Amino acid sequence: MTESTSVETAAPGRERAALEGNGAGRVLAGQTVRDATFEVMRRHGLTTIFGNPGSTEIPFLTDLPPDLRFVLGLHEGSVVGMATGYALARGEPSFVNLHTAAGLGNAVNAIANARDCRAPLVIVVGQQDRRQIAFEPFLTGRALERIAGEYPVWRQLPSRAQDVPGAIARAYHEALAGRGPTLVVVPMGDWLEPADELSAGAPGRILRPRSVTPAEVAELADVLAGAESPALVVGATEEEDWDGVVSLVERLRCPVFQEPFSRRVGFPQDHALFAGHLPWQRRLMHDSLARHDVVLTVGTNAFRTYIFDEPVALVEPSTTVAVLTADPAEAHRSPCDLALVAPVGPACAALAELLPQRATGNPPEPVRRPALLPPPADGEPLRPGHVLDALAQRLPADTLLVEECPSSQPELYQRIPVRIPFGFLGTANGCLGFGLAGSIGVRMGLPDRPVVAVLGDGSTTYAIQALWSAAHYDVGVLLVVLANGRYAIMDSLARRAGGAAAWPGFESVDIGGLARAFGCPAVRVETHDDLIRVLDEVLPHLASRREPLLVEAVVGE
Ligand SMILES: Cc1ncc(C[n+]2csc(CCOP(=O)(O)OP(=O)(O)O)c2C)c(N)n1
Ligand SMILES: [Mg+2]
Repeated sequence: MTESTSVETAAPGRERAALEGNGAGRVLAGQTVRDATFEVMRRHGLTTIFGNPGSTEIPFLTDLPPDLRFVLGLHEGSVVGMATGYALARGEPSFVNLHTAAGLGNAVNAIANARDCRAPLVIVVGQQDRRQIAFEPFLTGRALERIAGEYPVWRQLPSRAQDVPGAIARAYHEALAGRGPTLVVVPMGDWLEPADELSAGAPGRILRPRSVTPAEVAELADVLAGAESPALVVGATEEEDWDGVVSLVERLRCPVFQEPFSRRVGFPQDHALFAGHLPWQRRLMHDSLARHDVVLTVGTNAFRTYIFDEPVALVEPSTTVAVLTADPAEAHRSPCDLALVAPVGPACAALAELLPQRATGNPPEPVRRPALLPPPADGEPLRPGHVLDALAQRLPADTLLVEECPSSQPELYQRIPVRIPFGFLGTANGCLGFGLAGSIGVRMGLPDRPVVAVLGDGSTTYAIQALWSAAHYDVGVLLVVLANGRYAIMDSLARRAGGAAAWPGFESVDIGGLARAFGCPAVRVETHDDLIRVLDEVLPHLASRREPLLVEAVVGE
């Protein structure tokens, strides 16, 4: 394997098998579709099945061979959330099994988020038996392959049972190529059908070059070379792209903004050229970009926005906008002067080679970070800032921080700079619940890495059952819940709209009690001393922790 080529590898020890046959498995006498599918799964390292079972999955899941591991999630949103975290942590597709319309319907939101997270997933959805589906028996899913709409990057109901293993092999490749979820619908009677040699196939291995020649980036290099005051906006780049982006930025000596609502972090936030998070408010975004004659987005589209709060353009008419992304769709929806669809890290490295070193460049003002909050006075409540400060001072350097704390998100960005590649993960499409489920999956994929999620209490309740999976499978993740007893962000949006919120607070919800009911240890902290004591006890040993812990930090305004 060369440095510039990513290989969709076979599972260890299976390399030779991967080079045989048509990639959907060599069919042996007496093999069923299920047996041939297991071979495909082994070949591609899909040996962990995240699922929630129903009767349509019984023929697939009963008597699993010992080398395949089933991970139970108690709700399909959590199943897909965990699988998403696991895929991102390993950089490999995760395998998911869902129960016909019921399971897939519950999972759609998480599938949408997986797409925006760029998480490769192979999702197999059970269906009624082909022999009676015309009669629409109980548990028939109508047009199952369409329920998740546009969100899967590829979907198929195989034409015949024998095509199932090949469809799953293809889904694996499609998930990697499209960096997103794929869907294969499997009617339950298919599993025990005999496999055959003439069925659908897929490559055993695919080599995907990740190198970029200087000639291919020359036009973009010219645009950047002619800039007086360039800026970069980075999005959700891959871990291996990080160094290339840094080398380009250091060549240009220009400001780098992180896009709003970070999914991943694309540039070190303690770097002198980091200019902070780009504001989502359209006018503020415009004002941040207005002083730059060239703006290059890297690993994202131009530009990722949120509420249409003001009908203002995002850049000045005189600003040249360029886009560098590996995702063609991201380029195609960007109003820009030039887009380069290429692997981001190698393209940035090639640009850095071509461009002259700018002597002073146009570095940004240093990012102003808030001062540490003094501990609350007697009788005063903890504030989210106290919790964030305490974490910022103590998080191990290799921590992966997961954020889903809506009203405290801007403060978290300010108080906890992310310094390392894959040091941060956030919900990508705004669906609450991913923070909890995703952090569990991430930690399952990186069992020796400290993983800390900072969650709102409302957010926690969307995926609370995932705590059972964390406890049952010995997942040592730390979940810090900012418990304010309400949807603070929604309350503030209602206030800003000049009216009263229609929804009540939920102070009576006992998050720690819910956690314990699902078998997850939990502690409640109300004072600064308690907060510091718990974090000092847990954080130094987080990497080797083998059980989850939920810290319910009671916070006020
Ligand atoms: C699945 C889902 N449902 C609803 C929403 C809308 N929503 C966005 S933020 C929010 C409230 C979050 O409350 P909490 O997690 O307690 O954070 P706080 O605002 O209190 O910091 C809601 C309901 C959403 N994003 N996702
Ligand atoms: Mg809240």
